[in-house]
Amino acid sequence: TTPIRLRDYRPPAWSVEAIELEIDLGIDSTEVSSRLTLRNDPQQSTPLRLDGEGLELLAISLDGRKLEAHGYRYEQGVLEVHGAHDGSVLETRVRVRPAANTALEGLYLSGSREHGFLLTQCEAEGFRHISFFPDRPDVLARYTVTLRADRERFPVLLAGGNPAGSGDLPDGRHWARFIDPHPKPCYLFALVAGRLENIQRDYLTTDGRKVKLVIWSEANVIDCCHYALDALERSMRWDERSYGRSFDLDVFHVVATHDFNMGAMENKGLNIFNAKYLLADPDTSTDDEYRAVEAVVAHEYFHNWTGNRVTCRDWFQLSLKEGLTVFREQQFSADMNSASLKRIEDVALLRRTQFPEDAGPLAHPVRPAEYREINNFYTATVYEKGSELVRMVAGRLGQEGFRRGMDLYFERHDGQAATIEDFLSALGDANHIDLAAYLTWYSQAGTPRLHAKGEYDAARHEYTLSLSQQTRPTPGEPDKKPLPIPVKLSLFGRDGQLLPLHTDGEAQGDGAEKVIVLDRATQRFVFKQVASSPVPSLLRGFSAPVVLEYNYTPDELALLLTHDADGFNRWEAGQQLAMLAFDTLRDGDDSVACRAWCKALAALFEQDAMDNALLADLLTPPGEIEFADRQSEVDPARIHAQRETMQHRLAEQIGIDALLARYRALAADAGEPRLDAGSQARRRLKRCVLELLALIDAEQANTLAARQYSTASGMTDRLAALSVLVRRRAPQAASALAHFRERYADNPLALDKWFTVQAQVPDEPALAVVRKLESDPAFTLKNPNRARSLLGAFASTNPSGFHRADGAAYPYLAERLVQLDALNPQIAARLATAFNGWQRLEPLRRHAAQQALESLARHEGLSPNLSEIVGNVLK
Ligand code: DPP
Ligand code: ZN
Repeated sequence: TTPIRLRDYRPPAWSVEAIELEIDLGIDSTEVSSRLTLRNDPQQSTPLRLDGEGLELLAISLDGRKLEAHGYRYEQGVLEVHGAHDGSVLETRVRVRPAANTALEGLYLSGSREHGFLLTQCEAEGFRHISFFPDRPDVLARYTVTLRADRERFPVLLAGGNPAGSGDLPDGRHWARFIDPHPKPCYLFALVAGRLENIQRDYLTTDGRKVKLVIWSEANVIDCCHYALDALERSMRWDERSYGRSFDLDVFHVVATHDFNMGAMENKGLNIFNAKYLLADPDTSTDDEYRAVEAVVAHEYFHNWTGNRVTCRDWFQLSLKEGLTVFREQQFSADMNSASLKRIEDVALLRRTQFPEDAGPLAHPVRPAEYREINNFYTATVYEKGSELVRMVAGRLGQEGFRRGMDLYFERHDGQAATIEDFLSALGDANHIDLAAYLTWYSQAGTPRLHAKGEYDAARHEYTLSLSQQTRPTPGEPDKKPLPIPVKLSLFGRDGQLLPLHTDGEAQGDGAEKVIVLDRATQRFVFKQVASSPVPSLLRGFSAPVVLEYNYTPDELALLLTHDADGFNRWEAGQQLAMLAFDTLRDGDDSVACRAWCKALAALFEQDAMDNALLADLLTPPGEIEFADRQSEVDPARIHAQRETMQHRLAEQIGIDALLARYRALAADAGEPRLDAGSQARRRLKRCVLELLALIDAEQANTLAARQYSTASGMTDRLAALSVLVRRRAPQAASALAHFRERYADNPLALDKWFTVQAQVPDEPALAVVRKLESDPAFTLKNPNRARSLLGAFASTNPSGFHRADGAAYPYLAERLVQLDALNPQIAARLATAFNGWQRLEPLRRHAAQQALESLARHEGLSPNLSEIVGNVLK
């Protein structure tokens, strides 16, 4: 296939003003009748071409006349119709086969034939699997949807928009109609049909609209939907308060399914969620999962304005809605919970997922210039780095300026399909600032390195900070341009006091924290009246998505870790110090940096005023994936061992007695699992303390973990205990695993965790464990969550297990990818990204990975999804 390129974009020659769909639903066979009112751009004389994949065409007519065979042609996913003109009406009837749809794209069956329900997933290009249409986001149409089905088997019929009638039909069938007053692209179309229960609540918008909020799920889990309903209401209030945006339909439906490729989907008025991000109850969900439910509910709801009311002109602009909506979701979560903990979580995620993507063969700009399969571009770069770009611009404009800009963006582009340029122009115009320089961030891949060097002139009391930037080449982009990099900074005296900042030039902010912007390759900034040689705190709040290179001494980082008042900056200093410790650790010996790291943390451990959750984050060194970036020839087993050595030293420094005492104090508080921030923080720290204890007193830790497992009142404590037992290969692990397997036999979300915790066991044994788990009757490649819980967890989150020295896991994964690809190409392609970074492995592993990839690439009949990833990763 040839790639699709951004520069080839043309407005549609044919668009659709209105679409009327009549859908006769059945599990094996569904008939879709569509009536399109067409518009033709008089400037373009191309014939009418509509997308359609795998549709069995039953009838076709144009302007009321049945088309003869010579009047149209349907091949290779395109229906070409002759004789259409502006205002023409095209009617088609097609058959699709939901139960046979294992790709979960278009219309498909969730669950069993007897009890399951029908639903759709259209983003990015699923609608063409349902009906003929110009399947591109810049064709916005008004939808009228009529669903018909057997009343007994499909009592609930839902589509996006406002309800517009329902009733009985002969033969036990019934119908329901929905009209969406807001024109939308077809990727936001959705329907759901089946036996579902609901919970609901009335909501009054600030502009006076009565909205019914309804969450739907299968009967056995409807009690787990209350938390999501509360989160939805909080999200709606927040968007009204923070952005002045309220909901615009009479009813808002949300549906949970266990069979879903994505996390969730923002279909207009009918959001569909992977159950993992909607269901929440203490017995099944961890604290992290509660927060994820709240965040994803908010994310999908926020899309109603950033994505739906203003949509994307083409899929290259995906980050226009995703980066912006992730940013809004992060703001919301920061407001609902702790802002500094949220920032730590987001930056850690960025470093774990996006930085490696940007550093390897799959690197692509936030706005890619080309793609073959758009589903492969729902990436950490488009989402997480995209959010960081919005954050930089928002920081540049300030809170009020950003709101002014967003207001103008909505005013200008409501009801339109927009571009990144439109977004930056609106934000800039509202503030009389030219933001065009930020476009380079969108078009250039790779993580910039920010090199900083400070010089203190004691005679003049001046501190000069020299900054320079460099972005390494990425595939197809040998030369990089300088980017605007906002650097938020403070200076600390050697006594740990913040110093006031005095600059000559322009800098935002006042007092002891300012933002300077490096927008050239190199630049110098001078600070005056600096009383003594300072320690700079740079890139505060992670003010730009870059890698900072500054030659800190261990003592300087320990000073920042100890004295900064801001939780995020303190954590960041600790992470940098841990990196230094890692770099200087040699063969199990510790180093000056490692001792400084341990000492500073041990001192914080003793401070009563420390927040439990922040302390847990401080005690957690960067992950193995982040450390891999420090080695030129990556040896994941050594990284694992070295990281553990650091944790071992830390545990020794704190000491068994202190760890035990703290564990007991935190555990004393058991009882009903409560969700308040304080209780969550205690559980988080308790897990961390138990993990440290396990490194220096395995027997005692295992006993405590086994007790915690059996007495835990909620999933957070239970899973933490199970994880310690499994990872440490404790004698008690087997019986706890057996108990968990039995207890949650009928709970897919809990069972996923059971697979994952075992797939994450470090080092050599992991592969055998994974292979054995494949024969568990609950394992199947057909369910995306289950495939991810075992294969995804193993390949993408267990570096020492997946990259075992003999390379045996590579052909194993390749074999599974082929099997998975035949069922569900999107999931196969996603799991294949685990091979990213193979070129930087040490030689033995590198050769093994290359062989596995090359033989996978030679395999006949791979999907476009998987071949694009394999092809790119091999480049
Ligand atoms: N459902 C995915 C998301 O919300 C794609 N739009 O990010
Ligand atoms: Zn999204």
